[in-house]
Amino acid sequence: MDLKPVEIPTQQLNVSSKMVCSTKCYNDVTCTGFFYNYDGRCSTFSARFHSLTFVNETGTQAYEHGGRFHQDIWTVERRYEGKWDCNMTDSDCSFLQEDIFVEVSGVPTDCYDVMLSVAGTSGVYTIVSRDGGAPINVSCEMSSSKGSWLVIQRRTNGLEDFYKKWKEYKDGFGDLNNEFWLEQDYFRLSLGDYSGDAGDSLSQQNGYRFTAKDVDVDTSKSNCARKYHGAWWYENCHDSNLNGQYLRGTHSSRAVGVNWRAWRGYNYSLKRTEMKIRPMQF
Ligand SMILES: [Ca+2]
Repeated sequence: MDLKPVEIPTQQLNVSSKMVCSTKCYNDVTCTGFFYNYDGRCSTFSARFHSLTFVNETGTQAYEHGGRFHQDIWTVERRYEGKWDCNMTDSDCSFLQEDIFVEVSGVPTDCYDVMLSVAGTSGVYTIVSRDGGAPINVSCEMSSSKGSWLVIQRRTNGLEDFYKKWKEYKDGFGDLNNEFWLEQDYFRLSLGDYSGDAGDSLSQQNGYRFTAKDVDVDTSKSNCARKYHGAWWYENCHDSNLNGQYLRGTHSSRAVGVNWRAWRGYNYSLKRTEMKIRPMQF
């Protein structure tokens, strides 16, 4: 059965081949997938195919990629075909993630790619960043139904010193199999809505830049990183301090530990933390 996305394409063109269609998608920063028809019709989409609904059509195939060329070669291409959650009397078919037929070539560019190639196994993997930079190792955590997480911070036992300089945070440090901070470019915090049961201790820091002991961009007269022995998106100063001192539980000194105010307050240093991100589509 062949299927076509019901979403309105961002662009429709006639092209000579699937590769030309995929290149059109690559060259459009908003494009995350394309649909190629063997008569030469090429449609590009800004939605990912795992969030689209498909309808029947003959002679077409859907491809998804995140704009991923590395050193002029394709790194990842996923092809969708075969099984769909589709009642033949309905025109609408739902896409089923477990029914993806996957073609992966080369190296993955994020934990989502890793999940598609080695389904269900958490661990350390090599990925190539979307901007085509050097390969880096990352820690990916797969969950059964909700896709995959890229872990950006982990505290477990206090072996790693987190009282580090700004550039060390930018470059990343630690042991990916244990405690670490992942290199990152987004040093201004940008958050969506909170949900969960530990209380929201991050939204107060939303929109603020990253202060470390040697770079003070917080709104306090002092340097919050020095004052609270950490490095964070401090305001004046914090509701949370997950890069603070690893103090293993209750401490008398105020707000200098691995603190999450809404849950255990300023005098309890969490024993285990993980910060992780994943694409919004999941
Ligand atoms: Ca300051």
